[in-house]
Amino acid sequence: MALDFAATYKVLVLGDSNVGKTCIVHRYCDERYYDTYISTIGIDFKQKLINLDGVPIKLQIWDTAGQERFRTLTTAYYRGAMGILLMYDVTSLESFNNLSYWLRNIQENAAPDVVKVLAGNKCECNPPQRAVDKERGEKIAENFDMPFFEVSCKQNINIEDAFLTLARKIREQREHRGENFDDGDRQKGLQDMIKNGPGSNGLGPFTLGSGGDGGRCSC
Ligand SMILES: Nc1nc2c(ncn2[C@@H]2O[C@H](COP(=O)(O)OP(=O)(O)O)[C@@H](O)[C@H]2O)c(=O)[nH]1
Ligand SMILES: [Mg+2]
Repeated sequence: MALDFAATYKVLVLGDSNVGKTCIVHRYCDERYYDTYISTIGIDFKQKLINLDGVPIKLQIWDTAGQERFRTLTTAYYRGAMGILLMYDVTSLESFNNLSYWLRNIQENAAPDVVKVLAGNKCECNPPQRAVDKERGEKIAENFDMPFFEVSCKQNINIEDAFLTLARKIREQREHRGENFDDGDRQKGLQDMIKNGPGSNGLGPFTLGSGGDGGRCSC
């Protein structure tokens, strides 16, 4: 079925600071890994054209611009989001415990049927650095009906699988609903921004991606 031909799926990467959100976007979109600390500045989305079981799909992947540190993500940021990659860091129990905050935030701000995938990053780390067992991740994922992956940006483990699973779930849901809801939402977001000026997306200074190759690099 050609329903999703050349569709754009907007996905957000969420989770505490330092879990590796910026790294995963770079790893997936640019096939690069930065070992130094990346302070996220400005806003950012990157786009990646993927082949989803033979159908070309544009994934528009939004990275936070540090607002997660101050818990200031706004409803505007969630607008039009079809999928969320929710991340924690297996070396940080706090980031795992804060998943409940993020799940609540998603419930309050995102569309009720937004698709979620859970990713526990830095999985190449072993005890004593590792603070969260894989089973704990599996359990919370099961409770909230999310596919789950332990991933590593550093060693490029499971990253493609996590994003492809998210994209597939979005496609399933669109087919289930039998409608295209991306363009309307995207247009509305852009119109809001034009009307209200830069920053109206709740993200501060904003640079639209040029040439379809994504927004400004976030490091
Ligand atoms: N060991 C390890 N460190 C990682 C991995 N992914 C990211 N990091 C590190 O974690 C830190 C935070 O990453 P960053 O992407 O800036 O996190 P963000 O605040 O969620 O955007 C950086 O120092 C990265 O180098 C990983 O897979 N393994
Ligand atoms: Mg970041």
